[in-house]
Amino acid sequence: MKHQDALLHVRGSSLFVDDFKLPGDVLHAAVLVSPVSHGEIETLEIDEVLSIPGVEAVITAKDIPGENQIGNIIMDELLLAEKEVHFIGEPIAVVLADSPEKARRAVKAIRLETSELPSVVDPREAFEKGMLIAPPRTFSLGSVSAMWKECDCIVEGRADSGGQEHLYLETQGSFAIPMENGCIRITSGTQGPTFVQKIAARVLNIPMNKVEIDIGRLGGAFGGKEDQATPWAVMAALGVYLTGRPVKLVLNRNEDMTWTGKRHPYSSDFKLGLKSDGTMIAWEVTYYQNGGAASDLSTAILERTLFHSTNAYFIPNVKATGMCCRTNLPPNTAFRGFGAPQAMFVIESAIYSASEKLGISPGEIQEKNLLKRGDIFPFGMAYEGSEVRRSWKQADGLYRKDNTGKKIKDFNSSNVMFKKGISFMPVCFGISFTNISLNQANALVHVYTDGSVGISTGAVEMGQGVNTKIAQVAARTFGINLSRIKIESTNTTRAANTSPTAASSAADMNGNAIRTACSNILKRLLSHAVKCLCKSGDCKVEMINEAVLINGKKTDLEWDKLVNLAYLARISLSCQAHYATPGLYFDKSSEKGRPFAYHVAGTAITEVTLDRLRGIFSVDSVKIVHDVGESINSLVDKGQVEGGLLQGIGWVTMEELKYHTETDALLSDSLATYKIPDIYFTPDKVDIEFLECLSPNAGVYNSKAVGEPPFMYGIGTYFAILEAIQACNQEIPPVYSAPLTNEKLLMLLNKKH
Ligand code: LUZ
Ligand code: MOS
Repeated sequence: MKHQDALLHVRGSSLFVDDFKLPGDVLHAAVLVSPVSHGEIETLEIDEVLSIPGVEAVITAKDIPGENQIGNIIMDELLLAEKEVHFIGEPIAVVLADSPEKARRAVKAIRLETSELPSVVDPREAFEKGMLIAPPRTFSLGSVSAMWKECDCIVEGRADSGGQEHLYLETQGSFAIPMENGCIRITSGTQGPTFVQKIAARVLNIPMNKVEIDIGRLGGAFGGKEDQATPWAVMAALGVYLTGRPVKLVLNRNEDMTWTGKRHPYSSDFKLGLKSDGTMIAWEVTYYQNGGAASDLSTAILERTLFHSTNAYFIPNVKATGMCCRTNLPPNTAFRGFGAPQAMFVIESAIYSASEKLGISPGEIQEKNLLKRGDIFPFGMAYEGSEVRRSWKQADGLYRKDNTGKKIKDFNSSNVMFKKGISFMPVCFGISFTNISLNQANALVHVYTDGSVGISTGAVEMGQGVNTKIAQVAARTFGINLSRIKIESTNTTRAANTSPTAASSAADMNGNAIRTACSNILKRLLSHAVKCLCKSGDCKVEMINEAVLINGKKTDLEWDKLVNLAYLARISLSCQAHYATPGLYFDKSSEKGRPFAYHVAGTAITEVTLDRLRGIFSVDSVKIVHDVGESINSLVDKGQVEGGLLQGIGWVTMEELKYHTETDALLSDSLATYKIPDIYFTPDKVDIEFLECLSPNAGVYNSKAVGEPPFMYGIGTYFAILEAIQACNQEIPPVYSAPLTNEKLLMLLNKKH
């Protein structure tokens, strides 16, 4: 079963926000943003611009009829700046004109003068100045302070990881259309339709039922459109409200890269205590998260960091503290992994550091401490699976079978210019929104009288294949062909009060809601079939391959015929259903609970070859054993594992955000200066094995969430490179500062040590 959009995509006929034909009177919006990272607006003169031919309106904060506030968790972000500006790219005014070019030219003609205030872009500096977005939080287990004296080995250090540009193929964008009686219909490239609806209603001061959000698909998102699609959609709606005409706003690549938030850079201090055999007994870590200028989702992301401070390991004494620091960068936001990759990079750095000191390989320390069923996480939940250890064992089997260790030793002893390194990267990722109330979804199913089916859920298709999976769930539940199923656009009038498509859980939750809705309709259909066909009154009835079976025997009654009979008998052929993930709770005062429905685990083995003269490397192979439960669609799942891996390798090796040291302007603001993995960089060999599923009742039909966990396999590449560096020269001290770019590598290899 292929991704349902595959043919549309390769033919170029799939529709994205910028592709829709709009009415002739549409206005195009362009945005004036702050040119300084911290300052005040001294002059803002728009009158001259209004007289430029083709310019229809210039919107500033004064024109907002409702609240000028787009904050979600914490109310600290204005749609349009009023006086103070806090980052380069903070929106100040919106120009509406009859073409995008005219709108952008008019933006340049606005007279804007800003004063400059001191700026902070480093999270540790922000922390020292008391610039916190929220109070610090600490998760703890046992007592670290009592344990240090029990340790045979203690390593302390600092680990830094950089931000990451989402680089979705489709930039942020939206258009809004006026409907009758003050209603507005918004098409938005968002992961969170309900959030856009809520904020648009708040800003326009109209009820939510007057705002309809519709989404066909997104050209990628990766978290970057969970919160940050909202302002552009709300600006378009504001334009409609003020002019009565359709308004479209699509960012170009440079605007998108410069103005929108990214993965949070982190700087962290760690202290790890071990016994001489490598058993980890105490773990203390403090994360300084670079939140940017507004809270956005930073507090939730920091929470997920704390939930993953020990990755796939059991450590009996833990103290993990997180600081959510406010800086003068664009507000950083959700990005695949949502704070967990940052946490895992730190614990893996600590393990690497300990391995050096103890003279034990990192793999040995990792394996010794892997989670077992029943082990308690620092947040009070027990690890309920067996996949952490089983995936390690299966991956280790591959490693031994291929005689990898010996091959690498032989290669390194016979090569001077090239050295190989290898790493193991176990991953254990919690599935569910950490905000418990978001763990719900709903679905609406219509069966039409010809037997075709229309399905609406809150899930947003962004290339990840959620619509394909949901269609498969519906077809399987009904017992009919997939070709009968159509997934409708995601629309707030058909699926209301939805959670964003995020946290890897859209297929799980929306799939479960669809399963309930379909099985409710099927029950009505089958009981009608019993009425029609069953004389004895004691009949077992099922729908298999589009045919009704009575007591296991195929009848002449087929799906479409039965549907039509049911319609004539005035039986409802529609159903709405709701799903709430069971068994979740969390108490923020004790920081204990059971926040996750289950964990997804797996292990990656990465082999790299380093060119010590040039400071470049290639990833020879990545072998992954990954837990997808009982996969609904193994091609889609494999695609997610491959894509996540590549994105993760990019994060730790090549994607580097550079800012001007004086102005704080983003220098890596185009694809000429910001490099992501391409097909040439892709590992020569990526082997993915799915782990046998032994823990049923995870997600829908025993499948498991797959979107985010594989991202963190990419971290393994970092440590494989460190191993290759060691093979070049044991004197070079390991660095824990991602990304490990070619430039950094070259300096490291050539420095006198
Ligand atoms: N988004 C969110 C997420 O709002 N809450 C989460 O816990 C989460 N986790 C992963 C990715 N996005
Ligand atoms: Mo996300 S990082 O929007 O699942």
